Amino acid sequence: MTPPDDTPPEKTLEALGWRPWFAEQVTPEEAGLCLPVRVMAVHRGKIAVAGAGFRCFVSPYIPGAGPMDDHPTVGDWLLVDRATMLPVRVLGRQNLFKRRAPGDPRKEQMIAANVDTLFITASCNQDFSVARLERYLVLAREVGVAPVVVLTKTDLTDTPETFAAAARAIEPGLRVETVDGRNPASVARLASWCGKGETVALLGSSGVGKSTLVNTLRGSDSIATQAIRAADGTGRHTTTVREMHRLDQGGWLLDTPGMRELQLADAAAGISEVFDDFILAAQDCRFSNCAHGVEPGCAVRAAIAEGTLSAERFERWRKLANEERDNAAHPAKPRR
Ligand SMILES: Nc1nc2c(ncn2[C@@H]2O[C@H](COP(=O)(O)OP(=O)(O)OP(=O)(O)O)[C@@H](O)[C@H]2O)c(=O)[nH]1
Ligand SMILES: [Mg+2]
Ligand SMILES: [Zn+2]
Repeated sequence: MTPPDDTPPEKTLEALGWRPWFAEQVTPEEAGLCLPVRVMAVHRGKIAVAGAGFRCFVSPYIPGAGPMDDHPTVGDWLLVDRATMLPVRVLGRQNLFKRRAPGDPRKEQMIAANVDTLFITASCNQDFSVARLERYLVLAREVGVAPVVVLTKTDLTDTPETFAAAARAIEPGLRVETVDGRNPASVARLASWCGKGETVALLGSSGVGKSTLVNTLRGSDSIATQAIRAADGTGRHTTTVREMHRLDQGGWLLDTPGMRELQLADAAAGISEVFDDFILAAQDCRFSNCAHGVEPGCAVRAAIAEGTLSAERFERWRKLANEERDNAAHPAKPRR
């Protein structure tokens, strides 16, 4: 098999993002028998891993492991047997991004693990959607990873500030950066999140320019990118593998395939955080189980009528909350 990457391997685990949190989980016996490796990419039937001083492919299947969550995903730390190089177990994660599998909402799909920062990527064109950004933000809040909204393609619009303002309005203090993803000077400020051993995941729709950002930040064009469809501004699903890419300054960018839809799994806490203004207002509704429809004494409706809460945001909150309620009633089964 060809090596996963032709750049020299990292010399230390710290350079790969190893932290005391992971080290503390390794028993003295495991330390003798096993090597820790980080999952760099997930391919069909094999995963690319990197350890101190080497890279190789190993099997993604762990003999005897239970449900999906016990199996490795990109960003994971994995113990492999020194003698056989077979995976032994996934170390406990600092965080795990999951969603409902597209086309099969009863199944969950792991997206990435052990992420320090999430770049929620969208472009300043007709494909821009506040509702979609909110979904990704709910996911970031649920998982507990710091989000940065990265709006690309500023060079293609006369009004990048309009897009940025719409994104900033989603949550007070939300970090929003506007960039021309193909221009190194423009993306340079994103590098501040990508220090040594830091992991930044890029999520967003196909064609928004995730791989372009990775290429520009790395000063390379090694990752394939592809023009979007002129008719509707959507992408062509160019990236098919979830993969970590190293920056010269020592950080890791986790590029992912564009998502058609982000169906959230277990997102109640994330929704409450992103829509905390509605949660707060609802505390003054007369009935504790108020659905904010036609009930008398609804404080949410009153706030919308007064103009203190936005009617559009209310609809988006309701949609996510209803989805979450349906999901909770039909829990997704961890895939075996
Ligand atoms: N003008 C302009 N074009 C950009 C910018 N960012 C990306 N593009 C172009 O947009 C197209 C799609 O970019 P990709 O990087 O392939 O998008 P992606 O998000 O990785 O897409 P998937 O891999 O399908 O998820 C390419 O033709 C890029 O050159 C930008 O900031 N400005
Ligand atoms: Mg891509
Ligand atoms: Zn109400």
